[in-house]
This record gives sequence, C-alpha cells and structure tokens, in this order.
Amino acid sequence: MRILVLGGDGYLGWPTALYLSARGHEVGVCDNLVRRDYDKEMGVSSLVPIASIEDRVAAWGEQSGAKLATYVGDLTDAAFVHRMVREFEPDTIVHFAEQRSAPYSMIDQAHAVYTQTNNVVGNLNVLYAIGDINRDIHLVKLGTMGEYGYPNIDIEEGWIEITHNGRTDTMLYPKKPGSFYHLSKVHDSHNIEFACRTWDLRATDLNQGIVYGQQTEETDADPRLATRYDYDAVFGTVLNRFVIQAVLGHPLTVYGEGGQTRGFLNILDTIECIRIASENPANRGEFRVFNQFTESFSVLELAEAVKKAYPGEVTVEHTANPRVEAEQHYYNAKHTKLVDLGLQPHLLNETLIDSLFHVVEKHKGGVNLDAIRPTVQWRSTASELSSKK
Ligand code: NAD
Ligand code: USQ
Repeated sequence: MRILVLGGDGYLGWPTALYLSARGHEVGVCDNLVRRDYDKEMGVSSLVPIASIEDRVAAWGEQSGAKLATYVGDLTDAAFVHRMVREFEPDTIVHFAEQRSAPYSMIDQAHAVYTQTNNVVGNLNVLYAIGDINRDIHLVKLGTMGEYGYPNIDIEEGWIEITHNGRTDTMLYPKKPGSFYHLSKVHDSHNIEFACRTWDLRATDLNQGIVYGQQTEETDADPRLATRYDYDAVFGTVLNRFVIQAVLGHPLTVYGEGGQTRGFLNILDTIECIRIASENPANRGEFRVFNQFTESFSVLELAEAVKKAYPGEVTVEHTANPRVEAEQHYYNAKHTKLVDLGLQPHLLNETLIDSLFHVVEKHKGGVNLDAIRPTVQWRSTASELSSKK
C-alpha cells in the first residue's frame, strides 16, 4: 500500500513510518517540525537525542534500501495538503500530526487557541483533500481515550445504542474530555464522522490510550533512527516520567491521590495497531472507532510498579493535582476490536520497565531537572489580555 504518515517526525509517527516501510509499504512522511520548536519554547529536549529529519530519512535508506518521500509542510496550509495528497497518491493516510499535550493546551488562552486551530483546521484540510482528490483513501486518525472522559458507565468503542422514551438509536458515544487538547480530538472525531456520512469517506478513529516505551526493532538499528523520549511535565507522559524520576532519584510525582485510571499501551502495540487498521480498511461511508489500549492502571499502581522494578531507593510523592480530574472513579472501557483483527498485546512487565531504566541511565546527563515539576494549572485562565483593562 501507499501510506502517507502525517506527523512522521514525532514520537509515534517516526517509528510507525519505519515499521510500515519495513513491511513493504511505500511510505511518505509529512511534518512541519513544530514539535522541535515546542522543545525550544519549553527549554527542554528529548532525553534520547534525535537526528534531523533529513538524517533520519537518509539513515533509513542506508539501513533498509527504502526511500521515504518527505514533505515538510503545515497541515493548516490547505494548498500544501492538496498538493501533497495529489502527488503522493496514498491508499491510506495515517494522521498523527497534532499538538498532543494536554498541559500545553492549558498554559493560557494563546496555547488553547493554537492547539484547537492547529488540530481542527489541519484535520479539516485533510478531509477536504481526500474528499476532492480521491474518496477511496482510508483515513486512519489518531484520537484519544480521553475523548470519552471517565463516565460512571462502561465505555463502548465509539458508538452506543441508546433507548430514550421508548425509542432506540445508535449514537456516537457521549464525550466529556478533560482539557482543550482532548476537546480538539472530540471536534476532529465529529468532523470525520460527518465527512464519512456526507461525502462517503472511509475512516478509522483510533482512540489511543497513553503510550509508553521508546524502542522498536527499526529505531534500535541505528542511533540516527531513534525516536524521542519526553520527560518534562508538559510533554512527558506519566509512565515515561516515573521511569526517569526513579533513575534520577527524584520522587515520583503522583498528582493527588493517584486513583486516576487510564488505558495504556506499549509503543510496539501502537505501530502494530496502525498496521492492522491500515491493512484492514473501513468500508466506504464508515466511521469506524477502535479503542487502542491494552491494559488499564491507576496512576498510583504505575508508581508502585516502577518503585518495585527499580533496584535502588524510590519515593512516591503526592503533589497537589494541577489538573481538574476525578481521582477516584469507575473505569471499564471496551477494547476488543483490534484484538479481533489480530493484535497480540505486549503487556507491561518488569522487563520492559527495566529496559527503559537502561535507556534513561545512558542519557540522564541531559535532563533539565527544572522541567520535572508541573507548572501548568488547569484552573488558571491566563491570557495576554489579563493585565489590560
Ligand atoms: P508528537 O508531538 O511527538 O508528534 C506529532 C507530530 O506532528 C510532531 O512531529 C509535530 O511536529 C507534527 N505536527 C503538529 N502539528 C502539525 C501541523 N499542523 N502540520 C504538520 N505537522 C504537524 O506526538 P506523538 O506522541 O507522536 O502523538 C502522535 C499522535 O498520537 C497525536 O495526534 C496524539 O494526540 C496521539 N496520541 C498520542 C499518545 C501518546 O501517549 N503519545 C496517546 C494517545 C494519542
Ligand atoms: N499524572 C501524574 N503525575 C505526572 C504526570 C501525570 O499523576 O507526573 C497523571 C495525570 O494527572 C493524569 C494521568 O497521569 O491523570 C495521565 O497523564 P499524562 O500526562 O500521562 O497523559 P495525558 O495528559 O492524558 O495525555 C497523554 C498524551 C496525549 C494522549 C493521552 C491519552 O500526551 O497525547 O491523547 O495521553 S489519554 O489519556 O488516554 O487520553
């Protein structure tokens, strides 16, 4: 298949592009490299150094003999997106290319507006390009489990049958997300469902849980092929952060009670889920939703797992929760559709946590300790206008 990976320079997009290329697909990568700018803005960099996109692509050519078509450009530029889709002629577009940090979207008004504009407009431009150029293209879109929020009922895979006043219909599952970032994904899902219904497009929305891990067979083959590892309070995700905190002797930063329960998956399962979704496309007109995670844990359970796996002393600290979220709640989310299509999950175990300790040991010299504690407060409405009358 010809597969265009949008966000192909990111934490997940890059290893996915290599994985699909290694399996014989013709792969193109698109990215505007803005993730590298967020690092500068935050005063941090990936724990594991990453090569430039040119060096990455060249290294993959040497390693595999495969050429990755590269498009450096911004999805919010509609003309660029149309040009790229016409030129590459994809069968599948895998769309990772969004601002993906919840704390970043909650910094202040400007960051919230940027996040929603970047994500919603970029996704709309992709939908219009598919609608105009070739409606057979399958869109595989990265959504998030946080779109659903944490309701006191079971979470279905995208759709729910509702009986109300004696009448029954199948509706999109109600959404109650917890940040302006997560909300941008809800807006995307609604736009995609509308486009499938109206223009007869085919799409798979992957409501992905929190990803951990850093190494894949392909990224391990050469240091220039490595993917990012984020540990700071804005872009680092919880398990990756706890691992680095343990190695640095920093207390594990559990927000509040730590009873927040989330779905998780190994990066090895992310790349395989994308392969499965791509090779088994949705039907024309179908808006298909898969919940893409393999296990759920509370934040405190993760902290205990890291503490148990680490050979040295580890302390767990309950810091005031900067977010507005339920710290104790019911959580039962379905996740059978990817398994039905053949996913064989890599579950979290001490060996995996141990391999992450090794990655961190090797690179810990570059850590900015000031970036570990959370600074973004959900309750704040900071804005450039705050100080003006
Ligand atoms: P990332 O920030 O590392 O990668 C996203 C890439 O998209 C970056 O390289 C960035 O430069 C690019 N990008 C952003 N806006 C763009 C634009 N307008 N035009 C072109 N390129 C643009 O993020 P990631 O962790 O790899 O996540 C990828 C996707 O998966 C995101 O959509 C995210 O919401 C979703 N997701 C991630 C996780 C996780 O735990 N990392 C979990 C669930 C869902
Ligand atoms: N948390 C802590 N301590 C920390 C960091 C986080 O207790 O040091 C808690 C948070 O309060 C939250 C949970 O851990 O309850 C998860 O936080 P996170 O930063 O790991 O994940 P989140 O903000 O939800 O976002 C990440 C990705 C995002 C993706 C989402 C999947 O950054 O792109 O969409 O995971 S999900 O959570 O399923 O929506």
